Amino acid sequence: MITLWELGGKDGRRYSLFSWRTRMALRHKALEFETLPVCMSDKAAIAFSAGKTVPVIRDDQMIVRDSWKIAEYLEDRYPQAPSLFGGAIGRGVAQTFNTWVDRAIVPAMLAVIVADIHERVDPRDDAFFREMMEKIVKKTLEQARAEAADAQKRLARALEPLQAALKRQPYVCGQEPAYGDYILFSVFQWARVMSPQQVLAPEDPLAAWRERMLDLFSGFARHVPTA
Ligand SMILES: N[C@@H](CCC(=O)N[C@@H](CS)C(=O)NCC(=O)O)C(=O)O
Repeated sequence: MITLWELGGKDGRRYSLFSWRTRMALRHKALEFETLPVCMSDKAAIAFSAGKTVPVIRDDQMIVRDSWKIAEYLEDRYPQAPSLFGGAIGRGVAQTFNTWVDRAIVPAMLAVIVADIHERVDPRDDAFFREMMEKIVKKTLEQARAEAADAQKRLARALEPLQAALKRQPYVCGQEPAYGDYILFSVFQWARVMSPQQVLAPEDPLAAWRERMLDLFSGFARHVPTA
C-alpha cells in the first residue's frame, strides 16, 4: 500500500493540484494507496521527505517527493502496469508539457481563483496561505478577487492552443489519457475543488475533455468534495 501526503482543506477537500497529478497517476497504474492530509503551514508533518511541499509518497521503504519525480518513479518501478508516458520520447514531451503548464497555466489559473482558495483552506493555514500567495500574485487577495474577470480573460488566451488540440483528439495524449492529461487536469481539478467560478464555458472543447477526465476510474475525481 502506497501512502500519499497531500493538502487538506475545509470540509475534506483535497486541493493540492500537484497531488492530483499523483492521485491520477496512481489510479492509472492501478495501485492501491491511502492519503494523509497535511496543512500547508505544517512543515514538520513532511520533514521526513527532506522537502517543504506535497505531494510526497512512501512506497515500502522508498520516499519520493515532487509530482514529476513521483510519476517517473511509478513508471520505472511498475513497468508492467499501464504506461504513463508511452516510452522515452513520450516522457520527454510530458516533461516539457509539465514545465509549460506549471509556468503558463498554473499562474494564469491562480490569478483567477486565489481568493476562493483562501476561503477554503484549513483555517490553520489562513495566515500562511495569505502571506505566501500575496507575495506570489503581487497583490492582496481582495485585489485579486476584484480583478478576477480580467484574469479569466488572460487564462482563456493561455488555454487557446489546448482548445485547438482537443478539437482534434479526445485527450492531450491522443486517443487514450495518460500523464500529459493528468498534468493539465490537475489545474482544473484544483479550481473545481476550491472555487465556485465557472472557469470553462460549457461549449469549450476543454469542458468536454474535463468531463471525460472526471469519468475516468469510475468517477474517481468527480466524486470528491468540491466548491
Ligand atoms: N514542483 C512541485 C511543486 C509542489 C508544490 O508547490 N506543492 C504545493 C501544494 S500544491 C505545496 O506543497 N506548497 C507548500 C509551500 O510551498 O510551502 C511538484 O510538482 O510536486
